[in-house]
Amino acid sequence: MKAEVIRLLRECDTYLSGQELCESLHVSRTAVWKVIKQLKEEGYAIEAVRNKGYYLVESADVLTAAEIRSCMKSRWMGHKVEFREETDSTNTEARRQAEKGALDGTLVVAECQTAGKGRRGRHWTSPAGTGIWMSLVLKPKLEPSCAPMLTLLAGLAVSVGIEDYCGLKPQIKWPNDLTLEGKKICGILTEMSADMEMIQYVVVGIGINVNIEEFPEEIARTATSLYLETGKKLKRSGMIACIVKRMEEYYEKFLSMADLSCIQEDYEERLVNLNREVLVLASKDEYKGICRGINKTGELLVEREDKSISQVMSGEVSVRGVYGYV
Ligand code: BT5
Repeated sequence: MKAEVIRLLRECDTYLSGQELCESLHVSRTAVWKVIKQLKEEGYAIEAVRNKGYYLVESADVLTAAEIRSCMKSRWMGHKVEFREETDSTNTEARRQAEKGALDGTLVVAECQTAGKGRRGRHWTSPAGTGIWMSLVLKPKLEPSCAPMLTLLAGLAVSVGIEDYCGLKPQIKWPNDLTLEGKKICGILTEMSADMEMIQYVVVGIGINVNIEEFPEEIARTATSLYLETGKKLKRSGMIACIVKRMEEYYEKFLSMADLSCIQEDYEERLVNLNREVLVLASKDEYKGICRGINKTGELLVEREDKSISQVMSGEVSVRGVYGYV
């Protein structure tokens, strides 16, 4: 009900009377009054005027389950929201939820992560109040080998979702980063539980530096935030909703094909390395080449000096720009 009150107030550009709210939601005046009181305590600026009703002056960058739900535009994905003020890692929390039978499309969001993680045990900096730290539980009926494609799918969904929301167009650094001006604004971590034939669930974790003003020294040169690039603070709930909507769209297409052919072109259009020299750092091998895009299963196509094309699988390698991070 809280999410509905927020949604109704947001959609109304004038005062909304208590009576109208009661009728729309089939609840008592007292129930409405209690919710309005709670919302004010959470940081919403709501004006209450006798004989007129309630008016949402502006909603601060509040992040709660109700706020996120009130913004959701997807048909099914992200309808179940698990919000935590603080958790170790939303990926770990999503796995715990999945083990307990969470619904397909469950969204876990945290205001702060105490043990945010990147790939191969690396640390992900996740300060409170300024980023989007979220994970989706997905249950595709596909073979385990399909799971890495979801990282690419999510990369495109985040890039396009951010563009839908605020007009910025982050580029994708294959396989799991998003960049602005050559610096990282987002990282994606996909984890899976599967048996030999079938995925049981996949957790797609997305970390976005939204309103972060300063980074720790060790990543200050390679990391940036949407705020640092634009000078504007953005509301995270609306951005989450735009990303989930795109994720749902691409995911449904992906399920029908079981590959990335439906997004390949859009992906390549945003690929920061396209037609640029890259350095492939595999465990036993290291070579330079020109990035020529991706194939329909999400491998990176790298043209070598002898003009042969290597198909680089994510997971085995790091790909860098020859002169630095991209
Ligand atoms: C990633 O790993 O980029 C995946 C990050 C996924 C984070 C999300 S947040 C929600 C969910 N819950 C989690 O616990 N994780 C996911 P990787 O490619 O391994 O990059 C990690 C490296 O990025 C680190 O070693 C740092 O150098 C750098 N880094 C750490 N925090 C960063 C930040 N906030 N912004 C930019 N770079 C960062």
